[in-house]
Amino acid sequence: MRSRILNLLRQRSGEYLSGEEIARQLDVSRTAVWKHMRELKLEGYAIDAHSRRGYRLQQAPDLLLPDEIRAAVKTKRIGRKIHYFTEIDSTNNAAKKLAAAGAEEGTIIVSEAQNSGRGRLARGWYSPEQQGIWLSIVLRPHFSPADAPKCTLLAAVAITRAIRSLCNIDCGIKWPNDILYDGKKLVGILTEMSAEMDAINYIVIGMGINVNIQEQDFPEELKAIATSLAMIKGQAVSRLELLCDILMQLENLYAVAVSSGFSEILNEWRKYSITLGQAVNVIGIHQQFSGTAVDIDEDGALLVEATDGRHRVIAGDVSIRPKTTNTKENGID
Ligand code: BT5
Repeated sequence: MRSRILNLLRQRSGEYLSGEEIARQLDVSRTAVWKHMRELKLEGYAIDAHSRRGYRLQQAPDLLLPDEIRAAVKTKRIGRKIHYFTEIDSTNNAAKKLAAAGAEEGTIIVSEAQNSGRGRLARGWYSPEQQGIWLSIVLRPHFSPADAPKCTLLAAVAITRAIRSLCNIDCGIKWPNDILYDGKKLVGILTEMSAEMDAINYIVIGMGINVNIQEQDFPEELKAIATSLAMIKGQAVSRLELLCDILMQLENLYAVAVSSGFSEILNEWRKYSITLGQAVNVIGIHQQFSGTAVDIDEDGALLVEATDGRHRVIAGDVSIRPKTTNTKENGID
């Protein structure tokens, strides 16, 4: 009912609509309309109520509410089923539980804040209330489990496209899962999977996007290595618009991956990459070496040219080595 009331008010684009008309169109009593209006106001909607003219929507709250996402998103599948939280431990945890219980492809989990946001290898992800996009997406692709890591690259391309076009910010992708601007981390992506030997049950793509965090709000340990869209632009950025654009870009790229494979997406990834051509330190669990990142292969693995030959890096951290001895290390892991 709430969504239908909001839709009616939105259709009037800021003009008044009488309580009587709303009640008639939705076939409910005027008292019911009044009660819903009161609830919407409590949620943060600025609704102007005039005794004779009726109701007028002035402003929606700065929240990623399902009603707002549904009204703005243009996708067919991704983001049509929405689970919304004001606070949660981790949207990836919730996504995995929902996926295991049968949540359909395209289901998204969004939270205003996370109190145990996760990075890779049990690292934490700082996710303050209403200042970022903390989002997880459930996918159920029919491709092989070996292709799953490329979903991280796909998500990085989708987010980069959206940030570049909507915010006009020249960000780049650091292999495999970071989006940086000026050496500082703007976005982190965490892809998790449940699979059998030859089939994927589900993939969860989690993304943390620092949208309106201010420098002073970052914890001390992140101040030198993290940034946000608002810090770069010097003004707040609409989380809702960005979220909807990311979902659209993701849906388009995912359709390409499913129908004709990843090669076009990997080419676009190469275009946005800030790792290729750089001197890198590869710090893995079993190995550590230096070289130059020359390309990614068709599986999305990083190819590193070292003195002892070419290495194929699948997992592990890559930090960008200083180019000169007096340049500060700008690796972030
Ligand atoms: C990542 O891990 O970059 C993946 C982060 C994914 C977060 C999303 S939010 C929605 C979904 N639900 C979750 O629980 N997670 C996903 P990694 O490459 O391991 O980087 C983690 C490191 O980034 C930390 O150790 C910090 O140094 C740094 N970091 C933590 N919070 C940050 C932030 N908000 N901005 C920039 N850097 C941050």
